Amino acid sequence: MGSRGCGGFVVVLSALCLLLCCCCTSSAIDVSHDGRAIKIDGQRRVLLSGSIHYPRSTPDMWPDLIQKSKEGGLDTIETYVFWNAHEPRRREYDFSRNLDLVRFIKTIQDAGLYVVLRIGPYVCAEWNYGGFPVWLHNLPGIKMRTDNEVYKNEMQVFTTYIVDMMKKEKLFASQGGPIIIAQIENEYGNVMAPAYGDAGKVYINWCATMAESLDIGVPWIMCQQPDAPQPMINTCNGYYCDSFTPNNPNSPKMWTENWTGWFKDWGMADPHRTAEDLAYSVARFFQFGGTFQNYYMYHGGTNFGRTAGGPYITTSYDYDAPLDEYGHLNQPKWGHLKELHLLLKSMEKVLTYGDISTTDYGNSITATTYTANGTSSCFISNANTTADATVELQGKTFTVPAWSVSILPDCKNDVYNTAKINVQTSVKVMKPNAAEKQPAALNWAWRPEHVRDTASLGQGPLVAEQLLEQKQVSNDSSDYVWYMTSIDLKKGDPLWSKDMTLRVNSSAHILHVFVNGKHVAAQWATKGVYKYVVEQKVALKLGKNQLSLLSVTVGLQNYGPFFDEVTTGIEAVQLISKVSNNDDVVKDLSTNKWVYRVGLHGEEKQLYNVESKLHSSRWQEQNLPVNRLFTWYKTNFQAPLGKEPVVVDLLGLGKGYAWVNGRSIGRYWPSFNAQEDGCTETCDYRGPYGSDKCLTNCGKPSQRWYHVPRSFLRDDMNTLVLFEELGGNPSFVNFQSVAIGTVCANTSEGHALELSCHGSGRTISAVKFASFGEPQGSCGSFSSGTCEAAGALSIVQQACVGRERCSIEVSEATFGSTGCSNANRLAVEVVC
Ligand SMILES: *[C@@H]1O[C@H](CO)[C@@H](O)[C@H](O)[C@H]1NC(C)=O
Ligand SMILES: *[C@@H]1O[C@H](CO)[C@@H](O)[C@H](O)[C@H]1NC(C)=O
Ligand SMILES: *[C@@H]1O[C@H](CO)[C@@H](O)[C@H](O)[C@H]1NC(C)=O
Ligand SMILES: *[C@@H]1O[C@H](CO)[C@@H](O)[C@H](O)[C@H]1NC(C)=O
Ligand SMILES: *[C@@H]1O[C@H](CO)[C@@H](O)[C@H](O)[C@H]1NC(C)=O
Ligand SMILES: CC(=O)N[C@H]1CO[C@H](CO)[C@@H](O)[C@@H]1O
Repeated sequence: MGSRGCGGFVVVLSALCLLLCCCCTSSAIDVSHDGRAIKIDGQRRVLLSGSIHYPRSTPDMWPDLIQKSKEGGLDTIETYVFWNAHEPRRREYDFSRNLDLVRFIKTIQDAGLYVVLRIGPYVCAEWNYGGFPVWLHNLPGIKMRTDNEVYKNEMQVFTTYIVDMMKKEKLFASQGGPIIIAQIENEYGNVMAPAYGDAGKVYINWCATMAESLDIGVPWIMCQQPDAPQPMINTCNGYYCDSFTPNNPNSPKMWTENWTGWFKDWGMADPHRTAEDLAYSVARFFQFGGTFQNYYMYHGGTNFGRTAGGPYITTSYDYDAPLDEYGHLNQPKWGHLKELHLLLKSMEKVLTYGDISTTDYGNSITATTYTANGTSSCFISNANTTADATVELQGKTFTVPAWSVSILPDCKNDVYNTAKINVQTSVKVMKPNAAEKQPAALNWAWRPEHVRDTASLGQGPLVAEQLLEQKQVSNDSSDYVWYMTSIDLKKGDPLWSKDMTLRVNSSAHILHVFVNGKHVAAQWATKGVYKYVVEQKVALKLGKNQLSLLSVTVGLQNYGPFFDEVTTGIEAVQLISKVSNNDDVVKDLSTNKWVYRVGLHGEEKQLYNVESKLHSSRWQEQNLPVNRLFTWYKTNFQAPLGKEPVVVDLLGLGKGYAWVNGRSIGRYWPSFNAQEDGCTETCDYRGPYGSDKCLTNCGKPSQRWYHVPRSFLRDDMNTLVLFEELGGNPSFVNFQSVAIGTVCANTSEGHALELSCHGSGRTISAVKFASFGEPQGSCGSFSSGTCEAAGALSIVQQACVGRERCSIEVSEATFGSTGCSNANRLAVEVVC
């Protein structure tokens, strides 16, 4: 913090400045722990943390995301460190743009929050190859995540590199920086036994010793590692962690990943975890002695470029997190949790120092009292999935709905119940591009991907008399690898017939088959089954035939025991000829001479980057093809006006990649629809959550809109380039901004309701509905009940219209008497 004050001394007093900085910045923060909590400067703390992965947004977005996290009541940001992004080639490092880890951490520091740095360097995270660089896989003699010298050496080199970088910038708390905790390895305990055996145990001990030797001055954690060696703290990941106990009495109960929702695959509907259930899980965790809790994710963001893991993780990594993919508040989740956070923080001392006593009422109902210095705070939880409970506590009676927790900071007043939402719900709308001069339709240019050298001629730089695994050939420098061979058929060859079938054993996520330059088949794996056999009738001719197979990956495996060894590519190729009715002649081509080429021509020529010298001019504007495979499309567009986040609607396209001004916004696959079944109109928050509960968007494209960060856009003209692999129609492509449209709330008497357009720069323009009494219906279709106070609409109009945010005390004092017999509620719907 103090270092900022030193700017004025520049040059002349720079030596003095350095000296001063040393004294003023290094107000080291002491981070320790006991069995109860993480202690900062000797004080036990309740820590509320949220995951934000810096490469999944842009440096422009970071301050706002972090500010919204802070406003949401967090005091810590957790991130992984992404090895394959930082070291794409061995010993060549990249910390530019959204990989600027130091800048990210300093942005968090500037906001006054702490950091949990999960170095891994294996991270899982639905990130390509779990964060491992593919060159690592290709090092001779390597075995990953086990007691292997080659691997351990690389892991140590990278971990040390990151630790040294943090130390140099004085970012550890022990140096006065914000990093209070670091993590080594990641969820290894989930996969260790039996797969890795004794070597796994040796490895995890080595990880602990290696991490300790780096002397960072703050605690290390190992998540999901029940046998974590001391002084590593083992921590819990999951939807619920209230019954978790660490493996050492000196380790506090810490929850490093609480899944706020779930990620999405191509072909999957949108998962949602309700605010009620998420708040329930957090409240229960603190009720039962937890003191550190992290949301995975607080902001999920976007898998730009080829960073999506897999196979088949979508480009959007929204996660139904409290901050949505674009950085808007996901309401009511964000606000409902904020109220919980403020309450837990207000109880920090008693939660971390108080005596705990628990009463079991049966029927899954439990009350916990924390007492210190003669004052108490209470939790009453009802884990019954169907029956509401009436509980007597310290002489008062409380009603606790099924699957909820009530918090009574003084054990007398029920001020928060996880199932009762009093904050606003925001409905997002996509607004058409209102930029001036925007033509009704975009003008497209196109050119084919050049496949003659590969599909027709079979040319490539690498030759082998065998089928090679794709990662070995490509180092994952592209999703695309060509496998090419030729077949010479002479008259009289026993194989020669009019009825020939090509059989390919494939572990390509997508496989394209070309015979003599002609595309004859495309097939892709179904989710979860990445090995399959393609049988395709082929018409071969006498003489030389060219067989070219294009193997495509859609995100490399990121999870599971030995996930790194899962193969991709072409595994076996045979030609089967029906010579007579019963006799098949089979020729195995697997040991033919195979020629390899990595990547597309257009990738090499950087067709996506109009400013590149390599960018060719051979684009045509006539005869725009539709549903043509392997086609590049290009258009210019004006950015939507304003500051709101921008998306591009790619409905109509097949599958491929999109770039804006030369920067990749990720893979697209809008033709891949989500499953038809399993979605629900309404979602019951009660009962344990799972990723297949509360799905929406069935039967529609699993991802139609793609985030274009504002910082990728220029004020004047911008270029969108698409590489279309499966065939599609770009005519419907359009840009939109994502805005908060309707805001609703349904708040019970005794609460202050805050309505806000969430920094969209717009104000509340109209009040569509307001009723204080016993309103009915839901957002978008509210109606008045049989009793209500008169004039609620005009009171809300006066308080809110023309304002960015407004606050209303929900009471009869504000609205007048209702004459209702039940507790009054205020329902409002406003437009931003
Ligand atoms: C893959 O990476 C390794 C290590 O950087 C390098 O030695 C090798 O040549 C690369 N292979 C290919 C095919 O690029
Ligand atoms: C109890 O009171 C003492 C003395 O006022 C204070 O130092 C301590 O922080 C209090 N503890 C709690 C848990 O409030
Ligand atoms: C939930 O409550 C119902 C009704 O009281 C009871 O029958 C059931 O056993 C309870 N379930 C649990 C898990 O406590
Ligand atoms: C190809 O896959 C089939 C079906 O799984 C299997 O029976 C066959 O052995 C495989 N062929 C080769 C050459 O690997
Ligand atoms: C308002 O919320 C309460 C509790 O969350 C619910 O029971 C009620 O049905 C809601 N009413 C309206 C009009 O949305
Ligand atoms: C055990 C388990 O399923 N862990 C997952 C927790 O969630 C994170 C993020 O979604 C995944 O990376 C882990 O694999």
